[in-house]
Amino acid sequence: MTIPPKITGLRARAVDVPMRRPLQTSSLLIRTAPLALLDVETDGGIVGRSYLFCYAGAMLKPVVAMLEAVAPMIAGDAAAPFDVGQKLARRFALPSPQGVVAMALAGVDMALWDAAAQAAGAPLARLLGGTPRRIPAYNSNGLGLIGAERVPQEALELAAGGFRAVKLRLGYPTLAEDLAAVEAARAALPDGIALMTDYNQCLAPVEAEIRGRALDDAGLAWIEEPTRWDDDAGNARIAAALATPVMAGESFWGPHDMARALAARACDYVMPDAMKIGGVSGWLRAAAIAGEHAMPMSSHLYPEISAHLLAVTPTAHWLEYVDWAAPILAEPIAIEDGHAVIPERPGAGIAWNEAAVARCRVT
Ligand code: SMN
Ligand code: MG
Repeated sequence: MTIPPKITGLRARAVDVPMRRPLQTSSLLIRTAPLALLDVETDGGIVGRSYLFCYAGAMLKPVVAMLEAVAPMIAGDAAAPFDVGQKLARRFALPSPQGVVAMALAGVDMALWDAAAQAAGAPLARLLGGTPRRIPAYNSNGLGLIGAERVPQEALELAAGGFRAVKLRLGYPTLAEDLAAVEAARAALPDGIALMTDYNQCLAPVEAEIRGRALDDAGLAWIEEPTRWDDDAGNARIAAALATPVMAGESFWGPHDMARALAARACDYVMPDAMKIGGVSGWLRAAAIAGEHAMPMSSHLYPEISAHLLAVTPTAHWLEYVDWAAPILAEPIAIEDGHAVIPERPGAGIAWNEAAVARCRVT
């Protein structure tokens, strides 16, 4: 085996994974998890793996096609995530690294870092200079827009098993309904359980200010994406008006989007998505930016690899726990006492349950 090993192949497969609870956000209803699974093969026999959450079934085929188009561009290259990332970034600079292109490039980056950690015989967190440890997690596996009457039961279900925080989606047609959902959650949850909320960008800035002010006494851990993610001025106005911290970040396409938002003071907290931010390489650059601003940084989806990344994030805050990929993983990440447990095994913690993959396969 050469060090680093050479990339010999890339396999992309699409699966649609059943979800225990469908999630109604203010925009999209997510009933299943459409995932693109990526295996990067190397001449040493090591296979680097990652998955990409594709949001909607319609995006599965384009993402898999993009991954298959990238495969010959990196065949024979050293499995060095930085070098491969630089090469592909140059190659795709003109269409701009967003959307399907960015998703595919991040998938390659994450799979190459997984391969690098396996080659080092170390968990990714250790390869990156940290130590596998327990990361505080909030349970995000539900509490969509289900109506205040159903909130208490589901809030208790999400808090069960030791979670000390859960996330509630907001963005009902009226402020009164948002308030009712928050009050229902607060009344049901024991003291000391943090309550995050998420508007998924559905409010106009002025409406976000009105609703946010009305929620300011509810003791919320944060209000997430109250308005369009890329309206820096609008978000800055909301963040300045509210006592409750404003969270943003799952929509940042790369560290530069985070740098721009922070320069505009558009949020109080950040929570990049391991895929959209540009994989492990993008995360590390984003973590450096958040660190310079002393800004608490959480994760979005991807709990397996995000746990490793939060272990080397100077301002690490909360891990968002969703179990959406768990059915097709050989060893889903463990949650103990409300914390994600970074496994000691080499790599980023991604290996397939092939029988489950076969059942969920769509292409
Ligand atoms: C979310 C993002 C992606 C899919 C479903 C829900 C939500 C979150 O914004 O932050 O969990
Ligand atoms: Mg969100």
